[in-house]
Amino acid sequence: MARTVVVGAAQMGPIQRHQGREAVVERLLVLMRKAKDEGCELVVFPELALTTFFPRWYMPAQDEVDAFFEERMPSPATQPLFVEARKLGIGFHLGYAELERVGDSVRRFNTAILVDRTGRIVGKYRKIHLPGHDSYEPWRPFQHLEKRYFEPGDLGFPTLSAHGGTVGMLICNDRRWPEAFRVLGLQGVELVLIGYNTPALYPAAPSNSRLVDYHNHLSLKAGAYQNGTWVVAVAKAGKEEGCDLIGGSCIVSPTGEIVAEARTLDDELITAECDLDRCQDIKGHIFNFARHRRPENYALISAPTPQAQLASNHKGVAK
Ligand code: CDT
Repeated sequence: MARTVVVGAAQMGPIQRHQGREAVVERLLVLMRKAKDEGCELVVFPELALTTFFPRWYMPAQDEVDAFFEERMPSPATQPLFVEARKLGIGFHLGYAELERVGDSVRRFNTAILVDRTGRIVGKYRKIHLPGHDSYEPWRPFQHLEKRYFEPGDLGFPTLSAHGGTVGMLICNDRRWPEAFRVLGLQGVELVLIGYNTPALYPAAPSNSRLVDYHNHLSLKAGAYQNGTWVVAVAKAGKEEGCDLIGGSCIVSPTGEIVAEARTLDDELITAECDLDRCQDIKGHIFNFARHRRPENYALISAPTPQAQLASNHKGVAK
């Protein structure tokens, strides 16, 4: 029996700072219903999908930062997503800022969850590769303070059985790291769900700004092909509080080909029929890990970064 999953990538246009959760959830519901109408059994929303991309601002008061976080999931504001998913019988993936209280301590993560067709949370991933910097840098046209506002994820790169296959999640900057994709690949992942917020400008190396869209697709296509997996990558796009975010949401086949791609910088749904059995064309041959990997030569990959490189990184500005 074919293992085909119809997946929707629900790109979002910008969310301005004054827009509340309720208005954003309304937009997500519109996209979810559209996905259902187009035959999807899973709809994927972006990273930090409930608010504007707040790491672009330095906020000295923790209360101000915490207003962007969710202490409960679902909460009264997000509950309608869970109710509608159950009513429609559609799964969804959602990125949000997670605040967890453990005794007296508070932990904050950049998180994504997978919710099944009955409205139950079945998977959680906390972003591991946090880009940017941890203190105010006045030279920047906008800040990228993920290292200040989040701690690195503590759940590893889990996979789970869902939608007839093996599903994994990455968040934004993770997609640029072959190690992150490979750890999922080694667990037999067949469908990787990724949300992102990527500024169109790269102020630390401005000459690379013209390549931001290219590097997005390069990373996604390489991750898909080298691990024989479908990839669903979903942007929050457009001009958000004066800062341009790229679009380019896409669905990539296990051969590394983009089979659906967003054309706007607004709320836009794209869909694809993902035949999970096509993963075997890659996993069983060119990237047959059991036959062809040589892990005895890969020790450096999982060792701490060599001292020489750490020293040279410190000479430049932390990116
Ligand atoms: N959200 C996120 O991870 N964005 C980064 C921007 C990199 S520039 C600091 C990304 O990799 O797309």
